[in-house]
Amino acid sequence: MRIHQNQISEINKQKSDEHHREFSFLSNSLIKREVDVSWILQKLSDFQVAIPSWALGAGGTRFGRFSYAGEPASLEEKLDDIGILHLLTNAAGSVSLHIPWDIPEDISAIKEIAKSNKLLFDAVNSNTFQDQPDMKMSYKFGSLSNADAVIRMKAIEHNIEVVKLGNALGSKSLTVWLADGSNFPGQQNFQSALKLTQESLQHIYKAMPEDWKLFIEYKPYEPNFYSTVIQDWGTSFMLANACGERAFTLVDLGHHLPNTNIEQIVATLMMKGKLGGFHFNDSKYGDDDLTVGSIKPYALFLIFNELVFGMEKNSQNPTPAWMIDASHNVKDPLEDLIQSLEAIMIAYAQALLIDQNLLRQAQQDHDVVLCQEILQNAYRTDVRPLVREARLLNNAALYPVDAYRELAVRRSLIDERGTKTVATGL
Ligand SMILES: [Mn+2]
Repeated sequence: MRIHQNQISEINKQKSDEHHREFSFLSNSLIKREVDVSWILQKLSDFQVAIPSWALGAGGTRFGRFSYAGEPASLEEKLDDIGILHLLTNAAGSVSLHIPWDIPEDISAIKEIAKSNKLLFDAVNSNTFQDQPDMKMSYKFGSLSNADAVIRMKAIEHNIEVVKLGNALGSKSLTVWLADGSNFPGQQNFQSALKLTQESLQHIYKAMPEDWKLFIEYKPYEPNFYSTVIQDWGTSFMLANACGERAFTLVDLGHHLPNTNIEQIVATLMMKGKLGGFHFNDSKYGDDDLTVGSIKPYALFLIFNELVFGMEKNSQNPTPAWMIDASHNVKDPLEDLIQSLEAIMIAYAQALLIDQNLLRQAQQDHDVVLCQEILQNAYRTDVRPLVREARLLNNAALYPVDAYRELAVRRSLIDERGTKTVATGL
């Protein structure tokens, strides 16, 4: 199943008058506010978010999984699905592979398929949070932190294998998320678990090619419910520092306790040049993996305000590797991803509207009311015509969900793949 740019252009024509009216109204009012509209359009056009290879199928919970018809059954099909997303949105220009769920068998064939879909390979993800069928030992009591040196070495070697595979594909970074921790007080010695994790990460770091980055993800709880070895950004930051200058913290929006001030974490990490990766999702209670922006769009905007500030002012921080890390339990995974990409672009566009100099002056003057006015004026601007215009300039769909439905993409995928396919993943 492939869609073509001319099909999208045809669909765009139906609503182009309406769009041009809305865009010119918005851009005229923004120009009056001295906003550089073409600068924002360029920023939106350039912003690319990686799609993880596990996100193209239906997700599950520990209670069960309901599959979605027409799911991709192979890595090749997953790349084709991301290609469709990218063509519709111009925002999904890379893939983040999960090993061992998606081990490429024929590297050059996979590279060719990615290229034909205009996709790059972003960070590769290792997996030591579940046992694989052929394993002779178990990660049940930890991987990089395991008290057993043989199991630790197995986990280290797995990560090094993932780096080798990624390197062959053109990836330049490894994301490590550990489920290591404990379920009950007294089960684990906190200090030795942390010390062993640090040594294991240093081992992996040293084995990476010199142009690679290591992203260390943190999470306060789940699957372990008493303690997690890398529980928060401070622990991740400390471990990244212990590894070296190409090791960074990775922030996943869902990996925080309720009401955590994530925007402040982002600001601190960027000031220290240590925000390496960023995973988008949304949540109400915990790591709910819901569609980006579906629950707390204002929080997402405030986070983007700090990201925009950091990307403009913190040259010590590399551009973070962006990825959607969500699970699609009830929606069509592709439609859910389109909605997530839209929410990301909207929050980014709103944050780009903030006059940082004016905000700085209001902060200096202790004008608290004006500070809030500046933020909320940006947040309450309907930026959707800007986001659409950026897509139109790149020959993508004005209204991607509508185009996806009009092109009957899911119907074609079901015809091609059947109703019973199950994508690899959780
Ligand atoms: Mn994540």
